[in-house]
Amino acid sequence: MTSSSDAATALFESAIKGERRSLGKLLTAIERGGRQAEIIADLAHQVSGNTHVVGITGAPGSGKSTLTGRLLKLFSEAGDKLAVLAVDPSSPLTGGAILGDRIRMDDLAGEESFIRSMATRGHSGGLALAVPAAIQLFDAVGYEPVIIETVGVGQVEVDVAGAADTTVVVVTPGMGDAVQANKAGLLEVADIFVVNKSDRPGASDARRDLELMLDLGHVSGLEQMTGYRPPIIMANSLDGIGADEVLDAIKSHAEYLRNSGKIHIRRKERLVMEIQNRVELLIGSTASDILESELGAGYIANVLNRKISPAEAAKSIVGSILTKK
Ligand SMILES: Nc1nc2c(ncn2[C@@H]2O[C@H](COP(=O)(O)OP(=O)(O)OP(=O)(O)O)[C@@H](O)[C@H]2O)c(=O)[nH]1
Ligand SMILES: [Mg+2]
Repeated sequence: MTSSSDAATALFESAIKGERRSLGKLLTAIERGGRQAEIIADLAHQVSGNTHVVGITGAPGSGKSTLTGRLLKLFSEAGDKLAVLAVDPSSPLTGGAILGDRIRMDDLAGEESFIRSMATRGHSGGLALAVPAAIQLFDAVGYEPVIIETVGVGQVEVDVAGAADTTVVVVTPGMGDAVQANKAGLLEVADIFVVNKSDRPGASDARRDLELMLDLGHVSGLEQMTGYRPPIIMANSLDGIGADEVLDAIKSHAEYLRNSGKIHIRRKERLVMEIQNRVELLIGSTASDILESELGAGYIANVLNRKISPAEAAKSIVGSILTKK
């Protein structure tokens, strides 16, 4: 064993015993990426696969953190030892990464709960690897459930949300939010809808829009076969209204997944997605290395001279990766 894997193993064992600072250090290493992160992910994977993962997603400012805070309180009061991971896909300075309501979140959490925000700090693909690794780490250490808050605006974010066992999509009244959520692909990944800020005008319109879109989706949707229709819950998270219903819906969905055996499909899909992401990142970084090498310079020169096309160069590079020992 190398010393870095010794260090990771020691931290991991201490985190399993409940040492929160060790867990914090492991999460920092996961966030940083690289070899150390991989070692930790490997350790965590071996003893994970049990916790229920809840994704909370929606447009910036829709009230995800406020709702998460409410859920955190309800779960904690029920004696659950849960973890909350707030993921900021792009900017480490705004929104989820700083967790605007951090102080209040901490106040709401039971002593046993763990709250963490995670930013990618710009390294490409960081999120795709760090989030599943963090989930598996929380799982391995015994947190149940694990709540992931992420802004649902881009493909990566939708993927992260879709990687959860139960995905809660938060929309707000006005501005055609429900339609936007549909466009962003959030309708397909939603297991539960929350119309948050229902104290504002237009809340019932938002609900109706969602009902309509669900009706349309049902014509050809997979859910038609399974019989599960995502509930739409009206909430005012500032006042805590609706949070208990969201909690019940999460529990019902978890039960539905278990009873239908769909939980295994979701978890398999999550692992397949992680493998796929890791393969793409591995090939991508190897290709970058080749392009910066002498071999790559040769390909580039040939493309510049119109001897070969970019497509041919790409195929040759992939070929050299595949034959590399
Ligand atoms: N009126 C009203 N305001 C709310 C409600 N829920 C949250 N807010 C407010 O909306 C603002 C954004 O709430 P957040 O919980 O930070 O939203 P978010 O979706 O986590 O935001 P980002 O993480 O930055 O995308 C805050 O000022 C909240 O106090 C609600 O139900 N009604
Ligand atoms: Mg937030």
